[in-house]
Amino acid sequence: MNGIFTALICSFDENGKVNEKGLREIVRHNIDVQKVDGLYVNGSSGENFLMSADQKKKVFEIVKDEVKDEVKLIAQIGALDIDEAVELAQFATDLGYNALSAVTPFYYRFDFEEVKDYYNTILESVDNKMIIYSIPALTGVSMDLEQFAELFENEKVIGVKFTAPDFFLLERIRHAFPDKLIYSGFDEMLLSAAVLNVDGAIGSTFNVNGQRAKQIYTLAKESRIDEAREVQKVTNDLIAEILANGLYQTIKEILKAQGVDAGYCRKPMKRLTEDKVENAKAMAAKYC
Ligand code: HMN
Repeated sequence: MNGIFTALICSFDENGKVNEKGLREIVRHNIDVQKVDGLYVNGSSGENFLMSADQKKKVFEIVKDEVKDEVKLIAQIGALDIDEAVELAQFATDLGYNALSAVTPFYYRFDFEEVKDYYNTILESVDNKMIIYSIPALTGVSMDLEQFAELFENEKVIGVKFTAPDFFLLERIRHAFPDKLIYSGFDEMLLSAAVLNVDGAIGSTFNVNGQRAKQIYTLAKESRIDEAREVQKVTNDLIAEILANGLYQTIKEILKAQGVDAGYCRKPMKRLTEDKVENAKAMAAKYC
């Protein structure tokens, strides 16, 4: 389960329906061109929180059918409706997903006891492993070292996707839990996380920049830091342009420029203006 995992984006048609052909093409592009080690399915980048449970299941099915056992698969099943989270956890486990991940429950400002109960409830219902998805900037849920330690007490919790710019906490978790899997969640900070000896990374920009991410990760593991910094620099040039242009929409347009039917985002995410579509095409020509 180590290495570079793409936070898979999903292709939707103009009406917001899952575009199966396009989704299969995105999967193939990630495996055949970006050569990533695995896929993180139905995360933020997959527009998970904008989809119905049926749509999420459809995505899990299509991706597994396309991937078979070519790369590792992590299913993000977190949902505010805990019954839905349990149902999706069972569904993805039955399909053969290698591990589950669930975002910390958000919106109602749950206390830590409630967060812990959320994970334990899901894990009691399913025979699979869990990677905590921590992304405080979007959920408002920040956990400290002791709280991570409490979650890790459940042996089925095998790691964390750490999407925060807190390298002090990241180092403390790494040091305290050498046997848990830590995935870096911010692609623009991959080198800094790799130097701290994370086990891998999960990111949206790997859909279009997976090869460079793998280089950064591998070079850092080999202590070739100057070379890794060069690749991170080019990566961050691209990420800065993507973020300024509209994250998920731009990733889709870059893929389209390479012949991948990446479709549109679901509402309320807006469409790119013509100017921004042209920017994305220029990024594809320059970086991909
Ligand atoms: C997911 O759940 O889809 C991703 O794992 C989330 C991932 O951490 C991305 N975060 C967000 O999109 C909020 C990053 O890859 C991020 O897009 C990238 O570092 C650019 O800031």
